Amino acid sequence: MRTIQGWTALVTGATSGIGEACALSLSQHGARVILVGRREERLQALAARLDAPSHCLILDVRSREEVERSLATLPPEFAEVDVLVNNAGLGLGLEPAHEGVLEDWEAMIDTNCKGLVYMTRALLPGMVKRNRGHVVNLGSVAATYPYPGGNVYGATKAFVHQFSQNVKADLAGTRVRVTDIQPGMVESEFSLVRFKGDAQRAGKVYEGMEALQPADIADVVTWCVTRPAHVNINVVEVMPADQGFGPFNVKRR
Ligand code: NDP
Ligand code: 8X3
Repeated sequence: MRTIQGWTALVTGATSGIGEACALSLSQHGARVILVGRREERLQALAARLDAPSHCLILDVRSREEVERSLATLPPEFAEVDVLVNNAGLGLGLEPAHEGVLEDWEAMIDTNCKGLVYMTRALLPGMVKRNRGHVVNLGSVAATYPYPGGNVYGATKAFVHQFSQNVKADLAGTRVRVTDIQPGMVESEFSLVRFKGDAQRAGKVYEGMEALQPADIADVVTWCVTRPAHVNINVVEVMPADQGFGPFNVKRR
């Protein structure tokens, strides 16, 4: 195991769920953590719970200008980012494609794809220059396995997978690593966001089964990051024991 004591990690979407758990785990392992999200109060509350020093950046990853401007304000002790966890993301709605809400589709593409690209492009040059770094992207099982209503969400996560693999191809020969983590069902605020605040509908998603918890994914992220420098974990797919694969959707008449 490689120590990350004294490293600097940046986690997007640290106000909730998987991002919050990653920030806690990386901090417990000794990394300074930059917490990124839109809800300032939550970021400040998390910062107060961390074991190692932290810095909050209140920003919307959909804004290239905000991303670039905020990263330029990082204090010197946080400016050299070793680990970027591109976690900020969302699914919106489960309508079939022919009834899909274009604003929701745009929000998913802007956050899950464009936001992740902005963060990566801004921080990668420093990693390559220092010949040290790790980009961990939160993909999803939805990148590989289609499900009804998953349409644009699944497509954004397929983008995350292909982008991760292609960036890895560009970085061959450097000590900058890229990992795509693909979780199945994780009990977080994900479904609350997907169903636009309908807590009853969101709660039903995890009813009667044992979903993954954000800490389970943070554990995997921390494991990937703490592998020896010559080891790159390309993709990790993780599901709850209670989740499986659906049959093909055959329409019979
Ligand atoms: P949560 O809804 O609990 O957390 C999402 C986080 O993303 C929040 O911290 C939110 O912060 C942040 N975020 C969303 N939009 C933006 C934005 N425009 N700018 C900055 N931050 C943003 O969901 P999860 O923790 O479950 O999701 C984290 C990632 O894991 C996502 O990429 C999701 O697609 C992926 N994932 C989740 C699974 C699940 O079943 N839960 C399974 C597979 C993958 P704020 O609103 O404060 O800005
Ligand atoms: C989120 C999990 O199964 O709803 O990526 O796509 S799922």
